[in-house]
Amino acid sequence: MFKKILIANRGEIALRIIRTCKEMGIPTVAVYSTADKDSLHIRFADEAVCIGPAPSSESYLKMTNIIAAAEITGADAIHPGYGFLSENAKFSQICRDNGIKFIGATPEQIIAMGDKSNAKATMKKAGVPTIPGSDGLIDNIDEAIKLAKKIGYPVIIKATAGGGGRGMREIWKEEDFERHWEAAKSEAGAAFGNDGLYLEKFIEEPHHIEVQIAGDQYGKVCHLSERDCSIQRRHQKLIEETPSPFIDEEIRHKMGEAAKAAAQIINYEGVGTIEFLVDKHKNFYFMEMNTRIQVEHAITEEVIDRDLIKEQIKIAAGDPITGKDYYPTKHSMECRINAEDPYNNFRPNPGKIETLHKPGGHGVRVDTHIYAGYTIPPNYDSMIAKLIVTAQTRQECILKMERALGEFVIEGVQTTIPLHLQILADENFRKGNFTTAFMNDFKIK
Ligand code: MV4
Repeated sequence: MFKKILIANRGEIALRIIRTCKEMGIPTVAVYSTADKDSLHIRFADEAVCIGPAPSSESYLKMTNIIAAAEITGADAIHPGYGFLSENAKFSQICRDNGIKFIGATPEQIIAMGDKSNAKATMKKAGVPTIPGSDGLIDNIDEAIKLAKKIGYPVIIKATAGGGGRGMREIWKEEDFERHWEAAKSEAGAAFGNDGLYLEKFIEEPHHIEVQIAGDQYGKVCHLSERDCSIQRRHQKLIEETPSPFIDEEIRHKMGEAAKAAAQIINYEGVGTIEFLVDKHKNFYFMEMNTRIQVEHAITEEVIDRDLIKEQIKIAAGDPITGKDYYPTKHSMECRINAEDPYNNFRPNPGKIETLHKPGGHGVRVDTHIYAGYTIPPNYDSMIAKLIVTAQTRQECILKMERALGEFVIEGVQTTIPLHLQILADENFRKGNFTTAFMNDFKIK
C-alpha cells in the first residue's frame, strides 16, 4: 500500500479523499493556494504545502509545484480528484517519470479517450453502439454536406478535441451548413489548438445516462450500474440519481455489458465512467468516457454500499477486484448546491457564510467543505455542497430530499437550494418524465 498520498485538489473532494485515506491508515498531504489558507482540507490532512497564489493556473494546475510538494513530503502517490489535473495526460506522465503513482488513468488512456473521434472509433471496434455519422474526422466540407444529406437532418458537428458540451454545433438544414462548419472549425482551432471535426446524426432531447465501471490490472472489469444525469443546465449537472427512472432491467444489463466492453478494450485500471446518450426509443450510444472519479460518485456508493475512493486506491496499489457487477435495490439522489443566484442568471455569489445548518437524519449525507465563518473565494468552481439522500424507492427519495433541503440553512451567500426545491416539485420530474431538455423551459418562480 502507499506510504503517503498527496491530494492535488481542494474543496469537498479533497476532504472526501482524505477521509478515506485516514480510514485506510494512509498519511495525507494537502496542497493549497493562498486563497485557500483557511480551508478545511489543510486541517484534515496530516501535512499541508502552499503551492502558489489564488489563480488555478498558478497553483492547482501548476504541475512542477505539485510534484515538488510530493517530493518534499515523501508522498509516493497523488490523487487528483476531479477537474484540475485529473485528466491531464502530461501530468499523469510526469508522475510516472518521477516514480509517483498517479491515482487515475495512464497517459495513454487519457489520450485515447481525450480525442473524441478516436475514442468513438475505438468503441465501435469494441462493439459498443455509437451514433451514426462520419467515419472519423472530415476535412472536406463538400464531403461533409453530402454525408449530412445521407444521414438526414438534423446533424451535429463536434470538435474532436472538445467534450463536455464544448465545440458542438447543431445543423437543422443544408443552407446553414457552411456557416456552422466554418464557425465550428475556427472556434475549435482557437479553443483547443486542434480544428478536427466530425459529424453525427443529432439525437433530439436525449437522456444523459452514465455507467460507473471499475477495472484492475489483471484484466477484470465490472459495472456498478448507471446514473441519470439528464437534469442539467448549460452542461452543468444539477441533480443526479440512480437508478434511472427511464432504464429497465434489460437495458441496464445491456448498457452495463457495453460499458464493460468499453473499459476492457483500453485495459482500463481504476474507476471510470462511460457516458451514453439514450434516445426516446431507448437506443443507447457511447458519448464519452471519463477517466476520473466524478462529482456524482457518491450516489453510486450509497446504493452499492462501497467506498469508490477506497476501491480506486486499492486498484492503484495493485489489488484485484472481484469482477462482480452491482445492481442496486435502493434509490439515491444528489443535489449539487452552488453559491450562485438562481434568480439572477446563476451569477456566482462568493462571500462569507454567516450561518450554516446542515441537514441530517437517516439516509442523508452532506459532502461539503464549508463551515460557518468560511469565506468562499471567487477563484474556483461555485459548487459548495453535495446533498445526497438515499431511500428504498424513488418516491421516498424525493420526499427525503425535500425534507433535507428544507433543513439546510446557508446564510450570507445566495444558493441554488430554491431551484432544487422547485425542480423536485415539478410534476414531470416527480413522474420521472424528463430528458436533457428539461431545464430549457424551466422557469424559476
Ligand atoms: C449530442 C447530442 C445530440 N446528438 N450528440 C453534450 C455534451 C457532449 N458530451 C455531447 N453532448 C451532446 N451530444 C448527438 N449526436 C446532444 C448533446 C447534448 C447533451 C448531452 C448530454 C447532456 C446534456 C446535453 C445537453 C445538450 C446537448
